[in-house]
Amino acid sequence: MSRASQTSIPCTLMRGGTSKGPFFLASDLPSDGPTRDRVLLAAMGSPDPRQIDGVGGADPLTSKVAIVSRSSRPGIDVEYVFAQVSVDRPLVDVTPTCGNMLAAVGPFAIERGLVAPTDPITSVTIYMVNTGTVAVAHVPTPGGEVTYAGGAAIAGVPGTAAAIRIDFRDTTGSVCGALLPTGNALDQLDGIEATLIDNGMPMVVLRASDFGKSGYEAPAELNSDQKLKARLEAIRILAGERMGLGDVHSKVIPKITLIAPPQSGGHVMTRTFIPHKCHPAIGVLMAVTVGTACVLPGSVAYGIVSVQDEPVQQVSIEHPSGEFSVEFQVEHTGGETKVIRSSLIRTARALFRGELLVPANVWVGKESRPSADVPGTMQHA
Ligand code: NQM
Repeated sequence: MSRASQTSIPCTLMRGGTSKGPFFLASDLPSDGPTRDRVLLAAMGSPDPRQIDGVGGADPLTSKVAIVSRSSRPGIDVEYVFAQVSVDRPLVDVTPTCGNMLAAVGPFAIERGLVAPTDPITSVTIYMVNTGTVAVAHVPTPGGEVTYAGGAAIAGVPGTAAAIRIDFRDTTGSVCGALLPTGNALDQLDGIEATLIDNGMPMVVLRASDFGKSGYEAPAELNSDQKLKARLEAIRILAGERMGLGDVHSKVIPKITLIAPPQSGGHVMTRTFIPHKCHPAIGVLMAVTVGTACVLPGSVAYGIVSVQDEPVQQVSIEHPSGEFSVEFQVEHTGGETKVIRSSLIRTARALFRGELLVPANVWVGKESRPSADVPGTMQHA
């Protein structure tokens, strides 16, 4: 194929937590949303269940893209747009953010020269464009260079790597505008009790036992249970309406978590659907949001979870491949629960640096580099 038949785009393939995908500078991508989405679909090889004609990994967790740029907002270093590229549908959803891909934003921003490193840690303040919220990632940079080597293990990733601490400041109501979008800690959806909550990720928290499940089933078993999945989807559609998200048939939010009593010394066991497939672990902002439900008086977690009522609380969330700890600073005032901060540890690694090629008939490339970010809504290519 001649060089002119493809457009090359500078790219770093990165693992962020338990997710993986290409990282781009916003200035290297098209500035209009529909063209950008066509480029991302072509880059990942979607729609196709195997994503054979692109770099997507044929799974929602490896069909993710991060777009990063320098920020001009006061106190913010960089802006991060997350794009969930559907594997088998021509859809790019920029409604939610992703806390796993977020873990790699700091290292990428430092290595691409957007943030000057300091020794031994560089704190990168990141504006998450999808949700309009802020996170601070503390990236190990001994001697002023990003290091990926270290002793931190996270469930779902083999081996160990350098710990990146992430502090979330203001994730409450990230998409829905309120921690409890219906105003209730407990709602009824089609006869089932649910907590509809958004502390970084809109979630429907349900009891596994209300669906005849233990909550300890393997993801593959839950994924093959078509009756359960149809029931959960019906509840999710109802929940989406109640949470002010409108018709969520073709949206990836809200996500769903089935909870059960812990099995290994944690506070709660989870099986999380993103939203149609059971996650092999649990997403970052899903863990933050489910953990918040666990410290919320009157939620569906009541009677399943017992967390000490302290100003700073550690919640250990068990999932199919291990556990995820989130530290919360919480204030209960006048019957309202306010989460001041949540913190957790992730790891990340740069896997490949180079140029990603897309057919020139999808995009001919850039003539000039706009500085604007690419906001977006769900696009049908
Ligand atoms: O909740 C999965 C993941 C995620 C999202 C998904 C995430 C989060 O595990 O912040 O990280 O929703 O597809 O990467």
